[in-house]
Amino acid sequence: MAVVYQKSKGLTDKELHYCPGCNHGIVHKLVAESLEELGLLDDAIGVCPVGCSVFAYNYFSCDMQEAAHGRAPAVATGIKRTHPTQPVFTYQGDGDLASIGAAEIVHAAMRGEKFTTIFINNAIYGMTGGQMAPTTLIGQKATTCPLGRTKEQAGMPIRVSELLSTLDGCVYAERVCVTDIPNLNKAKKAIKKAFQLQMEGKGFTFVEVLSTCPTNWGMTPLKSIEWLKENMIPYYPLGVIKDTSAEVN
Ligand SMILES: Cc1ncc(C[n+]2csc(CCOP(=O)(O)OP(=O)(O)O)c2C)c(N)n1
Ligand code: SF4
Repeated sequence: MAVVYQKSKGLTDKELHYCPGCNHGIVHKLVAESLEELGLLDDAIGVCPVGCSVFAYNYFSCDMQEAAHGRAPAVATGIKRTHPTQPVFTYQGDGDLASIGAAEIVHAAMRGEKFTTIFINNAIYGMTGGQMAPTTLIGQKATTCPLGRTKEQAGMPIRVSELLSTLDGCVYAERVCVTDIPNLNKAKKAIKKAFQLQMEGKGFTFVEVLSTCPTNWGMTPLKSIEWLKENMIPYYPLGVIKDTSAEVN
């Protein structure tokens, strides 16, 4: 019988621990397929965050390294500098990357470190029970802002892709989502492009994936997809935020 679909070799057989409707598993699949299709799987080294994807090292079949909360870009810097020919990536949530690890990602991008960051923006701290993240939307409820985030109290949500795009060392930043097949295909294209540019030595590459957290949003998986489309995309527009790869050596 002809095989029409099979799981990427980039994923192990370990059962995912993510909640039903969580997008983490879909993004794992896209990263694994991208590495496999680019022929990078044998050499790839990933760095896991602290957050719901803390166990990503169980799911990716390539070499993986755990990092302290927010420090994945610093760990990836060391790995990439000592293994310059190998593909290196960090996989980080918005609490990990935009809150406790804000300095690490900004400085890695500023230095133009030649690794790729996959940034999962689900607008909340998932693992710890739904606290407000720097990316939580105005009016969105979280356990630490039960009446909804206000600008007066917490400022406006941070647009990380736009922020990093102001730094010369960041050559490519794109924001995607995985809510439906067309967007899923765009997301995979962006992830592949980021890895390709990394292997060409262009500089720091960044893919932000808008993602769901049905558990802490208090919604069904289907409702959470609708909520993402109606609320996150207007504030976090999809598309290429920066691409200077053609200009950089
Ligand atoms: C030094 C330190 N501070 C705080 C925590 C608690 N903590 C664990 S994960 C996390 C945030 C997770 O949210 P996010 O990065 O958005 O990932 P998600 O779980 O939503 O995928 C926090 C605050 C910790 N583990 N270590
Ligand atoms: S808590 Fe949220 S981010 Fe974490 S696995 Fe569940 S749905 Fe995903």
